[in-house]
Amino acid sequence: MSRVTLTQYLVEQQRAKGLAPADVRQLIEDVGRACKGIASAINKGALAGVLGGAGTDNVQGEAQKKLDVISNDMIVAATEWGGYLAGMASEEMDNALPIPAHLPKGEYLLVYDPLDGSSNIDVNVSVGTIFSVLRCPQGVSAADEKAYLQPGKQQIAAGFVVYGPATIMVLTVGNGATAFTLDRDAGDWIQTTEKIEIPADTKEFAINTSNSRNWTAPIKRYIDECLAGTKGPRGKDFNMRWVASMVADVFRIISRGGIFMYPADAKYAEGRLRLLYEANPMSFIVEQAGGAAINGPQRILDVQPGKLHQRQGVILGSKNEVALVGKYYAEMK
Ligand code: AFP
Repeated sequence: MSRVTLTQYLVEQQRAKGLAPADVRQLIEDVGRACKGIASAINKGALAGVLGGAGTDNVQGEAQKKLDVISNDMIVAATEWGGYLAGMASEEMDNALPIPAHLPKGEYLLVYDPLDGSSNIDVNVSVGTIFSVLRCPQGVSAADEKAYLQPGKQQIAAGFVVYGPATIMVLTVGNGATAFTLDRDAGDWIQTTEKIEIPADTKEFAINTSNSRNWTAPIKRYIDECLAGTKGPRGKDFNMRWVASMVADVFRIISRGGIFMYPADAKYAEGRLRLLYEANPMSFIVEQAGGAAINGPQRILDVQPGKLHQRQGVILGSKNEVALVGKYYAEMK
């Protein structure tokens, strides 16, 4: 197997397509370096004393795990010096973080969830890091959250790392989606899937069914029809998976098809997941892999954010299934 590294891939994207200019390449490599450190901390678990609560809450009022804070600090330390960022924003930081005055600045913004699925960390279930790269608008300070409030279609790059049995980075710089597996011995990200293509159809859905009493009519109709199986209108039986780590559910879906649903409902009127550093990067990747991503009525990448930690309903994956859910939203307004 040829060993195409993350660096080689990014250089080739720049040469062939003018994508991933040097600053973006260095940013992604530095995020990749931080994620190697996060993977190492996660793999040590209790042996490194990194499990359990940090004793603090994030801006969402969610109790932070020690690894939420450690992972966040590792990404800040790995990228703030690079000279390519104007600033960054994270699920674990209340406000946007401009690059300090004593460090060189650049034109990009990094928006990320340092440890997605952290409620799973203490029970040894896969978790991950999700990141998104935007250009900082001219004349807008990166200390001002307005700089980050850009529709997801303006992303320059997006990726996630799933810390599972293998540590895998999925990445797009706008020319399809690709995947790299961490070679722990050499310390390199090695390309293991050149072009990710999500099957257009599926027999597998991912949703937290404990919320079913809160669902809206289009979601209820879609899931009921899946549950009716061969005897129902779909004419086929469906399987269900719910890891409760978006990175793990999405990686399965981009690998073998499926539909991931965390819709806005009676309990989460805006949706549970965050737009800027969960829904947008995942939607960019899924679309680049031939899938689709909507909030119900609207394509997620078209949504104009109103606040940094805005939540959003998410329905993404196999394009024919997502289209069917979108049809139900349109019919059942
Ligand atoms: P945590 O990071 O708080 O564990 O939340 C993970 C997540 O944001 C996303 O990764 C999961 O898909 C979703 O929440 C799980 O939500 P439920 O716990 O309500 O199923």
